[in-house]
Amino acid sequence: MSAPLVKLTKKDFVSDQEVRWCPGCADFAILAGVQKLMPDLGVAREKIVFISGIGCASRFPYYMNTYGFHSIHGRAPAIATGLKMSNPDLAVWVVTGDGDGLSIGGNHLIHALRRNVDLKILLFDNRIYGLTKGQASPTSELGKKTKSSPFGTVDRPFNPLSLALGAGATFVARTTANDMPHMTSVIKRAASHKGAAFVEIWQNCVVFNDGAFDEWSEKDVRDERLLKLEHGKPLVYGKGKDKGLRIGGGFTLEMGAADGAGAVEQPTVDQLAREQEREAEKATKGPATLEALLQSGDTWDVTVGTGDA
Ligand SMILES: Cc1ncc(C[n+]2csc(CCOP(=O)(O)OP(=O)(O)O)c2C)c(N)n1
Ligand code: SF4
Ligand SMILES: [Mg+2]
Repeated sequence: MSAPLVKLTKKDFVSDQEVRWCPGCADFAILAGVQKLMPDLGVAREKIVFISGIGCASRFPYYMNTYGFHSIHGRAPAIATGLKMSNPDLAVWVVTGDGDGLSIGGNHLIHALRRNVDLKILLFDNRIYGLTKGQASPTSELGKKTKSSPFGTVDRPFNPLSLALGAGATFVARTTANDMPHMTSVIKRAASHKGAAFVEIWQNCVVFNDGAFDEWSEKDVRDERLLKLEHGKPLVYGKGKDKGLRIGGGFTLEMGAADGAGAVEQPTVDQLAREQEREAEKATKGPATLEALLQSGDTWDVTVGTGDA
């Protein structure tokens, strides 16, 4: 991935588009954080692509002064996979929401993770469909009253991190948009991961689900309730770092572990596919042509009948 010729700043990543999120939406903080950390990654803007689906979160690529694609609902991981496979030199980011990435696009998301495509996936989780004005999503709490569940949801939410781990993701993390230093450090770490990196970002939707994460991430409680997982370090939390988690007779986790990151190095599917391509080229002594492919294997000549039958 080529480095920029001149030193870039946050400003270089700000596009000329009017930002159309509601005042107070946490998407602004994520945007500012990503724009701020981009210069540190040392990648030229023309080598960066943000691909999104549909939703408030998915408006993200308009606001980044990089290449981008505001695509089809839920399909960003599939489009990003195609792009990364065909142009491995690009840094490909996916921005999705809890509805876009976990409802309609759940299938694409789990397979991008399973296949370990070299993508950086940011899932803005506000536990609601924001753009369509407040329907329940797969992360909405059981019993939540929304526009689509006036008496409360009757289906259980799932945890995006468990889903990602279950799909075999090689990098999984959670952060919150109201902790800028933590959020940017997690996203930066994801950027350096070779393989599919999945980051869930708690993002408050002030209009349709205000306060969804207050219980854990508000400034006055978060030190006592969030545990920042750091590689190789003990699981301690609390203002004075005087509380901790440990494995006793069984798992005795009393507080929600609200942050974590874990990474595993594994070959990426785009890398393996290219290696296969090179092997095949060696075997055929050069690149194959489409014509040769169409004429290979079982082929038939179809003769046009005389119409007697
Ligand atoms: C095929 C299709 N189905 C449904 C919709 C309607 N739709 C647009 S965005 C959205 C949900 C977005 O929710 P989320 O991904 O959580 O994004 P948020 O707006 O909360 O950031 C839905 C259902 C659509 N645009 N296309
Ligand atoms: S509806 Fe919610 S998520 Fe969408 S822009 Fe407004 S505050 Fe943000
Ligand atoms: Mg949402």
